[in-house]
Amino acid sequence: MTDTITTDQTAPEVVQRRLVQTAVPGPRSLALHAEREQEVARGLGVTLPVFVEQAQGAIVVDVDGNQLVDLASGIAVTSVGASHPRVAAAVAEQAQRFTHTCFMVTEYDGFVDVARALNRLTPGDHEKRTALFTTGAEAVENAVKIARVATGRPAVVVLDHAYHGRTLLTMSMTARNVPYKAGFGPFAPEVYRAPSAYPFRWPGGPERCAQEALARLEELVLTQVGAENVAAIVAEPIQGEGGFVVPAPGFLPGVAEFARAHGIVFVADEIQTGFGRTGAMFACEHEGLVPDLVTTAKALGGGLPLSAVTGRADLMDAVGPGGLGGTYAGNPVACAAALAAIAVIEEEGLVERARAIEAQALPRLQRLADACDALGEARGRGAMLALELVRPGTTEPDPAAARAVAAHCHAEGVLVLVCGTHGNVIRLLPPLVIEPDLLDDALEVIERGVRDLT
Ligand code: PLZ
Repeated sequence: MTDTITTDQTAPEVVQRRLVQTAVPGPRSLALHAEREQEVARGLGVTLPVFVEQAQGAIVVDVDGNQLVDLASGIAVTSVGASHPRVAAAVAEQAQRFTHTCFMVTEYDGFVDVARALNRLTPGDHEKRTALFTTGAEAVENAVKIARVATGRPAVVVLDHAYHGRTLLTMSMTARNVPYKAGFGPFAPEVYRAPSAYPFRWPGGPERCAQEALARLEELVLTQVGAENVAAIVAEPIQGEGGFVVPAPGFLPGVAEFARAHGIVFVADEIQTGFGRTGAMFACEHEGLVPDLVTTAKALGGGLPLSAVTGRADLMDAVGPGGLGGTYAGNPVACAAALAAIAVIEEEGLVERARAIEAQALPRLQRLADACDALGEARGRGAMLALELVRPGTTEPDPAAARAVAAHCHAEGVLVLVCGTHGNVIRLLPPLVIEPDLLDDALEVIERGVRDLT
């Protein structure tokens, strides 16, 4: 038996450059995809059927030798870049010490250290507690469980265009039917939906959006549900899957104030927006919001599955011992990865990098929107940017145009994702470490794709 494990088997360095050598997907990816279809359930979709050989920084290398510019980050996960050396080293080191004990069986310091970091980093300087879980949906479910115990109330209020997960409760909280809900009912009870303050689509126009959306939410809570029945209002500070909707300024602070006045727990779902993505450590900070509870996942684990609920100690501690948990909740390898990822975000100035990405890309995308009728709006914050495609001269969503732009980008070696309740939004989620030249190159590809529409 060998007793030495080397950790310095470094993978070859990936030059941070786009390279298209075959069609995308190429022949080897196509062959592997054909095998996949024989083995993997059809219900798991895929944006781009390309098989990955290696990923580093902002480049994904496929099995045909193509180098794709990663504007997806595995859906806002690898904010520190794919396979960041500090994350990889922390994972290897922890995997050699121990891979798992279950925190509910025996304790380990990584879990406590991640909790301490989250208590420090999330908005507000009140006394906080954190509970770790594995997936984003689990964090949202647990935030609702905690709010229900703390308030003794059943109802949850969510927004149009919301995305909170695929489990029964979080699927019920998610807005969009196909593909997330169709056929999967009956849904969890006591979920109520208010309009989202979506400036581009607000019937009364963007100026009236915040105030009118808030009035509608208050009306829903006060007259239809009854404030005394509402445990929590859950909202994404920038809606992700629903279309990168930046809420009209003032809406969320109004919601938080209304919640406080009625003893309702305000939960910010920062699963997609957290950890520097929007140019602040948490997107709530852009409006000075201090939520009662914050859910995090994705970028928290630097690529390993880890999620959390962090918030007011009195609420978090309302659940008695044994009420929260999960076999893998706060797995030690994932905690080691998270501590490394958080250190990278703080020490390498990635929050500032996200702001620089916005400064580099957003004005350019807005000029493109001005020049192109099919582009209804370019929007976003930090490195969470989007293009909403519409039928020229209208605000009617054009999902076919979004698919065409995405297909162009994919063929040219730029990995973009589509989102939006109507599937008509191209979203950009580059790793925060993306080099400016590489981002410029990817933006040129996107610009060509949009111009080609006309
Ligand atoms: N809350 C705000 O963005 C996950 C979904 C991918 P999980 N978004 C990506 C897909 O189609 O399944 C997400 C989110 C917000 C919750 C979640 C759920 O996080 O880790 O996917 O459970």
